[in-house]
Amino acid sequence: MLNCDRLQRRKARVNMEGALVARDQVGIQDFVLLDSITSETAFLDNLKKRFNENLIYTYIGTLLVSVNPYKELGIYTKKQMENYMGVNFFELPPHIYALADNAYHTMLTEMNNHFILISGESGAGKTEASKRILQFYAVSCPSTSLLDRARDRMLVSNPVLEAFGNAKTLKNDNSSRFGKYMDIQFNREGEAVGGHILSYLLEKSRVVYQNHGERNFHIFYQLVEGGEEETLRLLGLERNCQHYCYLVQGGTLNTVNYKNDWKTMQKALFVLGFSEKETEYLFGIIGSILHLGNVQFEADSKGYAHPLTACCILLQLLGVHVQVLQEALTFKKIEAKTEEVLSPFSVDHAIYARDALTKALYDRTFTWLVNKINESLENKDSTKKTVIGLLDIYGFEVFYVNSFEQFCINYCNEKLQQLFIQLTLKSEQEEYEAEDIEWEPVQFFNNRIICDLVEQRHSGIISILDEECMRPGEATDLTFLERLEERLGNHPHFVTHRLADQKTRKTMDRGDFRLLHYAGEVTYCVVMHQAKNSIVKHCFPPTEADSKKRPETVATQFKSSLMGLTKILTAKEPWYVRCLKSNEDKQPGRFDHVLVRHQVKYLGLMEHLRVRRAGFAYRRRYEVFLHRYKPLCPATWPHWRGVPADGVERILKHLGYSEDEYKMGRTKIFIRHPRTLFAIEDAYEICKHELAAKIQAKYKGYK
Ligand code: AOV
Ligand code: MG
Repeated sequence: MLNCDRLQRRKARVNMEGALVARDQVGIQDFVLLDSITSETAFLDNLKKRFNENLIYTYIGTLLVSVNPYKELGIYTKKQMENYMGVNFFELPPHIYALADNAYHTMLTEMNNHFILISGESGAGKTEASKRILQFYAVSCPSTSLLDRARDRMLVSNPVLEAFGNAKTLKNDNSSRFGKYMDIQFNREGEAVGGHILSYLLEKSRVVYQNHGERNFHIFYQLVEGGEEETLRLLGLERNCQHYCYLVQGGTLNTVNYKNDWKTMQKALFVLGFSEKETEYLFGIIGSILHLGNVQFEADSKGYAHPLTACCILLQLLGVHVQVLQEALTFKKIEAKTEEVLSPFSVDHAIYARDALTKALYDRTFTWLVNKINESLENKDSTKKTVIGLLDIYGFEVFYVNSFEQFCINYCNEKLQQLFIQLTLKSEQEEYEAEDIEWEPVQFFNNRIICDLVEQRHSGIISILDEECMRPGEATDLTFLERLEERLGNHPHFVTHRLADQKTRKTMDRGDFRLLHYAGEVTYCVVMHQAKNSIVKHCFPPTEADSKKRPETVATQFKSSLMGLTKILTAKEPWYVRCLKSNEDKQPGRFDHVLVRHQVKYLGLMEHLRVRRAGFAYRRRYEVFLHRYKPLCPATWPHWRGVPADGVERILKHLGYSEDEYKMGRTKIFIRHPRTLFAIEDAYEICKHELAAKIQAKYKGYK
């Protein structure tokens, strides 16, 4: 049914346009299909030419390159969605919908799992792309009224997670501060029946501190500016963001209209099935965090901290006794042999304890929220499902001051680049070799060396950090830095202040180290002068330092979770969206040549193009290909008794393909152009319908 509909649409379109491969008015829509592009300059010219005409999408084979236009283009309408539903990839101008649709139909025909890797630096358009894909599925997949609920829930999970997990940074007004992987589950009929979200390391330090010009998570402003009078009254909040210390660290705020966002978010919580109690609890915590941030301390004559403000509503919201909170904020518990000793904090220490409590509270709330959403998206029916995974993480970022969070974020991007290389440049070339296909190797930079620098057991940065954390009382930020220097000083991608001039010709501070990432240099601040977490402190909470058991550092946990993610992804078929940032100033329609060129370089797009151009768009094991397409040739239908490879060759010869259009490997057939495959697929569809018609006619005859 689905395929029949698809064929009709396709026929209509081919007639309309009179050509199989549609062309945009401007430039070249697929770098692979046309022969004139080989240089980086030509590549960029083509991107720019198209960008100037509002054509932000371009293909490299089935990979989609997207350039952020920073303006609404009217290309995501329902009409556009309909245009792209069930159409072969190259028939219409490049679009995120085409990729989404193609992944979906491949999943249904092959009954296997897929994922869409959306990558690019901060502000390049990853989150927008992932939302567009989800919206496309919501409209394009068949549905029943029963399933509408599942679909709606998936859609509204976005505004909720964005409210709690996104914030304005210097790079992006709606920057994702957590990594997100979402499985969309489909049944055999292709209906979206459920979903599951995995979240990765939330940048929780933002809740207590923001760099100049940045903000806290959206939810706080939504609540204070958009919350109903009654809600604010119950939470004891004033309608003024300036009143809350945690909201003004980044400087004064221009007001943005958060009222609509608040309404959308409230409605979303309702659709997701949050009870009134749960919503109350959730905002109770958000409110208490704002109050906590305003708790100040004063020193007594001995220099010990005492809270200045005892805020009743805070205690009420947290549900704790005044003494419990006071002790938690101003004393450290030390367990001696027979008794507990309370050791008082200094004011600085008390502020640190307060902020640590806030961060833990927010982090746990976020985890709780993700779990609640997952319960709501869960599909309990146990029939077989296939999934499309959407990966939208925080992009590579470099700020003036980079701390532990940037280290994790950039490491995560490094891992994804490595996965991309593994799946495209490396394995592709290895496969040609294994299959004895003649091949001129394409050189590329393999960022494996940087991943190893960070994560290698015993000798990587994370291991060294762990070792330092095993020496409570002795380890400091400076000793950590010394260890790094001793052990990694010779590494070509690692620099400290002593080596700075030789390696990168730029001086740096004593308390910093610098990594030469695939996407550029980043200087990380280990020894912080400001009221922000330093790396060691972050990984090494004071309470755990005292306990005897070996603490698992945040960095190690993150490393394991990324390994888990890689496993999840490599078990699926990949699709890629590479997002490019057009300019640093969020300006509509401005194409910064230098900036885009840099991204094209480090994302390895030219290398990808070279491999794609010289290579083959499609490959299948002979058995699989034969099984599907054997009705197309009298010699192979209904049975082929010879070797599968010979059968495949018979089919291709019968369809009239010449030998430069495909290559016979050891176990697989390789087809050069996607259009060849589409033509075969069309022939197959027609053949199937003719067969079905014949059978039907026969059946009628019997009647
Ligand atoms: P990111 O997800 O890649 O950054 P976003 O998807 O949040 O980046 O995009 C940043 C902003 O660019 C959006 O808020 C839009 O204003 C604009 N934008 C992006 N894509 C489009 C598009 N296709 N059409 C119109 N405007 C667009 V980060 O989460 O910071 O790594 O961490
Ligand atoms: Mg994002």
